[in-house]
Amino acid sequence: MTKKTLPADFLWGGAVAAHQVEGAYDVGGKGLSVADVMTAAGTHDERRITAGVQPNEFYPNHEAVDFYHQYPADVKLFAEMGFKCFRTSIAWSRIFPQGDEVEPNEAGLAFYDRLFDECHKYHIEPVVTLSHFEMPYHLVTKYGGFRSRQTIKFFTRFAQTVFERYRDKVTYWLTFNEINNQINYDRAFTLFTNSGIQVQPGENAEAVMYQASHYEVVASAIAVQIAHTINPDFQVGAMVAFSPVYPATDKPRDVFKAQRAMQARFWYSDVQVEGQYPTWLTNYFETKGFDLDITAADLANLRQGTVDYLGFSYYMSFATAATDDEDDQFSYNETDDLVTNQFVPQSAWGWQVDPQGLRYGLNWMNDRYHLPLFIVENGIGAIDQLTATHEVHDQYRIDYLHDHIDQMELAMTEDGVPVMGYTPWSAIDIVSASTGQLSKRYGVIYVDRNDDGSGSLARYRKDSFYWYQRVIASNGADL
Ligand code: BGP
Repeated sequence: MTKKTLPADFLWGGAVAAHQVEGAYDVGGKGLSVADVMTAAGTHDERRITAGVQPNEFYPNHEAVDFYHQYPADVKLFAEMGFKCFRTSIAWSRIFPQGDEVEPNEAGLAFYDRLFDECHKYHIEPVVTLSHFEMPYHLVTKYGGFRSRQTIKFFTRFAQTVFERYRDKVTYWLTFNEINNQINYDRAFTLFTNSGIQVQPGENAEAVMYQASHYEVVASAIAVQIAHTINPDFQVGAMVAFSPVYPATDKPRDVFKAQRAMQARFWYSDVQVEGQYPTWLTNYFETKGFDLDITAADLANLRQGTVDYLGFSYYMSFATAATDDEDDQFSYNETDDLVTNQFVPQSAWGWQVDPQGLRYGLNWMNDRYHLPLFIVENGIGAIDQLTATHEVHDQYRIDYLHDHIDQMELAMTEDGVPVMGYTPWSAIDIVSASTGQLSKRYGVIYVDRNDDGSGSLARYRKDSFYWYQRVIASNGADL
């Protein structure tokens, strides 16, 4: 059966994030962000969070791939591929270097004016994330990040400033990138990048995470309301990491545990789409004795600040199995009892490659939320080889993207799922968030930059560049 064609206005593009692509970490008045104080990881350990920028340490985000200066040539390459949109983020610490100022940094605002103007030169729509793991570091050291209710005000001031500044240049917004990662509350990296939190000895990390998460969903809801008063045409989305959790067997306890794992991952999108907490979660707070600071005004904001669409990243799927422990029926933590799914292959970083999981997820979210969906990240990290003639034969990336786009198209044309666009990760090689490495490459454009910061920063088109160019030109028909 030949697939029906995609809508003519389907938003084909590519994605990056400011802290992973821009570099220029201290240029134009920018303040330190949480990304700027993390070192690169070794192959088998997490990135280290340092107390500020330490001498003689290597910080991969400080220079990244110098998009801050090279963006005109890069946007031209995106246009050569035929991009209809380009997803990036606004580095919060370019606009409010400390985070708690009242007046914004004009040089930071002017940079994004120039970037969005460059995109519009080629009729490329910006898709802009407000907070993509980039909180000003001063908000961490002075207020504890989203431990503090005050950070809601700092975030909404930042949101209002950029909504007003770019009201005629940006239509598509996302509030917090992968806000649900922090269910993985025992990973210091996740809490630090999502919420600027550092758990102290003796603290209950789970309670701290849920409190910060509450302040973030409230901040998101207030930002949505502000956005719609500034420009009723704004489309503001939530953004979650979508990794479905399958039951390891058909044992009822496994099936129920997988269901609760999905609920625990996606209560964030439940709240941002439906405007209220699910009862199982508020009961859980009570059972665990979490005495969270949730006010009636917060709940009113959640009700009034629901999103217009749901953006999400898709890389992999998980499987989970209940242990024999009677109390262990629920999985509230990303790493709880996950098991390897023997029916899907893994990437070199152990990410389970499951294209059909994307079609499953699109149907799951459509059935649950009945909102337009936007795939704002999808891709495979790999060690690419640059040949002597500056080619990269990344057939593995073409295969990955092919299989996932194929499943997306089936969800759209066979299952009727409304998908707004597809911006694979990443438009160009950038710094890997979890590893801080440049050698974990996702781009369809190669950047000559190595993990030790060496390299010419020259850009080269990979085989996947030309393949994706044909996919876009045919609106997804020539896969
Ligand atoms: C997602 C982040 C992206 C990007 C991507 C790839 O979690 O939203 O910023 O980093 O993962 O993962 P990584 O870079 O860790 O390989």
